[in-house]
Amino acid sequence: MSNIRRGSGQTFKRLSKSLGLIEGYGGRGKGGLPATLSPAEEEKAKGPHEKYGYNSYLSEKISLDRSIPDYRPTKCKELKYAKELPQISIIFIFVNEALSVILRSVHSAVNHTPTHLLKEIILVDDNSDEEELKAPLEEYVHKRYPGLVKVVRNQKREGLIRARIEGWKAATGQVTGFFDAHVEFTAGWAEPVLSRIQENRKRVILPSIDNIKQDTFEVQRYENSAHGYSWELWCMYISPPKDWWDAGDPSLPIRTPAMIGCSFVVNRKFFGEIGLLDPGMDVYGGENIELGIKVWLCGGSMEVLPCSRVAHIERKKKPYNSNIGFYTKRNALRVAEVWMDDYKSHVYIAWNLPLENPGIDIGDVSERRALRRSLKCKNFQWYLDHVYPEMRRYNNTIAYGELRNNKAKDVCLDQGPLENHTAILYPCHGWGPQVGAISDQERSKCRGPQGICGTSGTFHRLLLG
Ligand SMILES: [Mn+2]
Repeated sequence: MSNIRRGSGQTFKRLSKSLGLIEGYGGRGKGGLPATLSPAEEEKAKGPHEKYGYNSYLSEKISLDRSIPDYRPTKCKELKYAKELPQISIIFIFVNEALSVILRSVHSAVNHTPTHLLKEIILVDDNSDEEELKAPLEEYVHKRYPGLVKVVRNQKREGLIRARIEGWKAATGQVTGFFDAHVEFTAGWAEPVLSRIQENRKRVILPSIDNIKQDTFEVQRYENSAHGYSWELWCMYISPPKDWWDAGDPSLPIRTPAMIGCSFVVNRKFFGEIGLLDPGMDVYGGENIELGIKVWLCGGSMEVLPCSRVAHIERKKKPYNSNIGFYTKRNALRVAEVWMDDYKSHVYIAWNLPLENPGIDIGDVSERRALRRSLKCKNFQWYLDHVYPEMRRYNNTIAYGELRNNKAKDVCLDQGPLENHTAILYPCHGWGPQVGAISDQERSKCRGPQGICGTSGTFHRLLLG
């Protein structure tokens, strides 16, 4: 526990109790252990669990101050940091999130960030519907942490990208940290991050992510990873680069091509200089890849710090919009058009779109292209060569798409048995193994002849050339 703003304990306990919530270290889920409900409680938990994508009823039974395990590599605990470090503004964005989960994020941030380094906490409400997120939330944080918490309300739903930008505008700290409002911090998370940014203001730092299970709130350690992505620009964890493994020190920063996006820290002014996130992106997705590409091409860097750890709930579903796949596709095309030069075709192919006139309005990208010019950024080839060499490249593609039999029009070329990669004929179904990439919706129901989905790993065999 690095520091606790305890104040008058009893008063605060009454305050949280008035919202049906619990403070203090004990109780269910303490130490990040799985928490359970009685059979009667479980009945009540079902509805909210579906609504939020995590067990919010159980969350109310877990203390806002519970501790979580310290999963830092051993060496991290011996490292010393300068006393004078830049102050951070911690920005949480949310839309229709459970109150207890938001407040645990806030408590955890306060409990585990040294007082002298925490400039403020900013809560950005992206126009939530829930009453409990209005006056009750605001009254609680102002009474519980007087002068520390700012609440920003979007008057209409902007999506997480512009919501983060609104949080940035309200921030005054030298450094800004952006987090989903369903996280818990580990002791000592802040010092290594702020130290790396103090050394070089052009570093974007990602605390390592651990997992909070959405059904039991058990905290589970995730392996040290970098964050990569497919050509659809879906983000995924990838193995750290070879030189990191070769160095044999798990406390060292891990170079990363992009970020998942639920947790990143950046010098406030530098973030402005490189054009924040792309405000022309809607709802969700793509902004995390854009920032990674942009910061590397325009003179900065991005890294994961194993010594700084934040646990995050992977929700069963996301609340933003029922059609996240569409927005992710649109946003991905913006990234392709602004940053990827000749490689932009890879994104179109991955989404199975025609290279010309794909029929998707991606909005105006002229300002983003002007930004790239004014920052004198490198080209995408450099990024692939130096930052993301693992990314598969498809050169000399002649054509792509579905290959249909002229004589028997209802069968298509498909992925055959995996062992020897034989192509087969199979009834046309339009899913991944036949046409390449697949939509989000299709992914959930996707079953090719082998019972698997097509990914960039399988579709290349269908490319001609
Ligand atoms: Mn999240």
